[in-house]
Amino acid sequence: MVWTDAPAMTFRESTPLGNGRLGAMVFGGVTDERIVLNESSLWSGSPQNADRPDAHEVLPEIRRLLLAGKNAEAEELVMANFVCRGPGSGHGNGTRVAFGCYQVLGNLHLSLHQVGMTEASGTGVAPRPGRRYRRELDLGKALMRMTYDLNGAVHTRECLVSAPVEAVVLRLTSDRPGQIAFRARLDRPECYETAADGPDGLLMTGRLENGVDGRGVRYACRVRVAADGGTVTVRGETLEVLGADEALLFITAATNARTFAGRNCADELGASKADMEAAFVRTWGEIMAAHEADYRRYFDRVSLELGPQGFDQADMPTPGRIKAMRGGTADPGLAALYFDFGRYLLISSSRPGGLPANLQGIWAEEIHTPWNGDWHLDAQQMNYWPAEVCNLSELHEPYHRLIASLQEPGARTARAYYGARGWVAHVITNPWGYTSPGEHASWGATAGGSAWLCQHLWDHYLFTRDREFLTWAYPILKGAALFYLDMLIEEPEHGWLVTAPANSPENAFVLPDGRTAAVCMGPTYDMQLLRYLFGACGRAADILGVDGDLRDELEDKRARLAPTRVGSDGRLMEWLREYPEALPYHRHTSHLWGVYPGDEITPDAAPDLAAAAAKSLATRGTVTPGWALVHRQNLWARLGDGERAYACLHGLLTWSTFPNLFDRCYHAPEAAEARIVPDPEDANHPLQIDGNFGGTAGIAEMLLQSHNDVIRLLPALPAAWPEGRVTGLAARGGFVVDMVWRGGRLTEAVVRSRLGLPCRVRCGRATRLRLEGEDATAARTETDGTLAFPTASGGTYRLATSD
Ligand code: FUC
Repeated sequence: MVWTDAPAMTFRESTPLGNGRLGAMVFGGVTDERIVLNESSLWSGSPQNADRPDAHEVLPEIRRLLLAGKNAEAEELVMANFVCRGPGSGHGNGTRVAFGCYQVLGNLHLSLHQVGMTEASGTGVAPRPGRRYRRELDLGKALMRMTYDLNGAVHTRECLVSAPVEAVVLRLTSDRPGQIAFRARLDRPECYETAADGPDGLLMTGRLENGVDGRGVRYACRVRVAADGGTVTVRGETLEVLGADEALLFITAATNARTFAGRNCADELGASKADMEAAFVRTWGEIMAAHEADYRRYFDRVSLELGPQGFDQADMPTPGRIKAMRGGTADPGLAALYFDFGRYLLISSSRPGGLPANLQGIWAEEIHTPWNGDWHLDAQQMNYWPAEVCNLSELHEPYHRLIASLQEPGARTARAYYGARGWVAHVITNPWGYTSPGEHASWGATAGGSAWLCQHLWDHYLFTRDREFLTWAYPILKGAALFYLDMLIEEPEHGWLVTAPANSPENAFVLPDGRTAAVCMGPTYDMQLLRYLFGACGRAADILGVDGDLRDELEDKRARLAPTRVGSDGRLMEWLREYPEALPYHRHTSHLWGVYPGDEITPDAAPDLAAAAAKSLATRGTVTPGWALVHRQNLWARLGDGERAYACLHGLLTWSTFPNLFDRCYHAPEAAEARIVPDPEDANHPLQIDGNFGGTAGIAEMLLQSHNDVIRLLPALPAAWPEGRVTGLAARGGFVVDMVWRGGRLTEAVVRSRLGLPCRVRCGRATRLRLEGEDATAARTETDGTLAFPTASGGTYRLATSD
């Protein structure tokens, strides 16, 4: 339960609800309620071709300069010729350009209680709120519930966003009859008109900018009220309910956006009306039952308890728990709550057939969301890190469709800039198929985005072994691989194959002459991405029995990619040459991609590289934006260091988390990065949701890992969680794992096999696992302590430990 004892003053205290497409943030004011409304396709902008068709003509010269070590000169050329045509993302302010911006749908305002008293009786009596106020988000039901006393009556407000009926539904009740009285209106910061919609409803409509002729996406948002007792009237743009026993408000919305997913209806008025008609005939009980069933089929797959028991501060309001933890109070339950909240957010912002969760998830109160609320492709893949391990594999689908949608525009971009086959996406994308480089050489012209995206396809296959999915995904993997095959050049010193031009997102380095540059050849990041992609594409071709020649070529070129190397200072080298970083505490840890989310560097298989990665990571520090902090949490988990993973999570919870548990978007001035701990009470930081998702994945990664064909139980358990229980985490190969631990040691584990594949499982160095029951004789222990046994599809396997 996330709960608080005060109404929200700002968005960062409000309660988020969503069904994947529609979002609501409930503020919970007693006499002034505000509900921020969202619709996932409410984007300004429009499809555009931002490629420079002749860019490839300067490619040889850029590469010549890079090969000659003239990075600064190469960067100048990139800036002049190799960025996008036009304003690109508008430097993060894309509201009025074609790139566009994810925007708020609107606000539903309710003025409560005064209405009846001032107008009906004319007394003007001000409401006297009692002291008992509670607003909770029930993560088990995806329901907001608030109660408060007013003038001697107990009022209850409940809100949910239903997927089965495609509506936000708000219910107001009281323990005394005739107490429900309010006025409702709809607005948004710009581009809107509201009008009456029949005798009991309002309609808000408008049109966004498209960056071309002003004729962008249209939207419609409706509100309609069903009251028990009392009266309902609509006057102008205001809807009024007086003296009712109970009121149900229904809110529906639609847009006419044509994107790669979602509704794509041409008639937003009709769609929002049809939704309203379908919802309005249902009772609260019906709506609630269907909503709960729909939500729980996702949420109930996993459960997590972190102890020791008695250290859970669940009786304290959630904002108070955050503060108490900041002050040193132990509260393992807060991490478990954060984990549940992350799963809740994914279920509420990413549903099959819809658009994927963006940088805001789906929740935004502004017209201009930070970074346009887009999909950044050099770190914010993190939104989908929890999808597989948290057993929410279907919710990965919207992201897969985003990836598929980039093939066509990405093929145009590949030709224009690199004269290459296949497709490429650079650093930013939107629902309109943006694949061109960004508008600045220092961050925008790096081509690793599509390679990283492809990991989400292959990893989904590794978890599910869904051959039909792989058949669908293979052309996407192949197109990406073909692009990089064409893009690689040989560097003269070692004869390695490298990408050029490139950069290591979004860091820069100092050249021997003291100048700073970002543009380079073959950064470690790209090389790790390509080893992964070429390996995955080759394996996929094998599995599907296609493209033998391509598989051979990928294997050959993969072996010639520049390797991950350790520098003279014992850290992993971020670039091909040992340049000093311009920003040693930089938020991105791109060169550690091969540790996580990649899998080429593990303490078991590559201990030297793992040690160097740990040294790099330790140097980067722990003061960095929330998303970067949780990236580090996942990295430490993969390196088997539970204490340092926990330190990152602790930082996230104590100074990078808003009272409502959303992650804050905090950036120190670049040069000072990692040195200024932000003021956790600073109200100016907006939401950036990737930290929530990455932190959720990081908690799972501390408890269970399954890369490189071994399931690792409790690989990075911190001392702060000596006791616990988890059920339902998913492992690659179609396994589902439950575990119980005490005194920091595993006591029981159950592995369920969905697909009947052989299972290999390990639990640290000191703990030996054995299989119990009649299958025990088929198990064998490998030299490194890994327990291996065959499984049957649908089989359940109990593991016990012996030290
Ligand atoms: C990358 C990061 C920023 C921010 C943005 C959305 O540019 O470097 O910190 O997270 O994405």
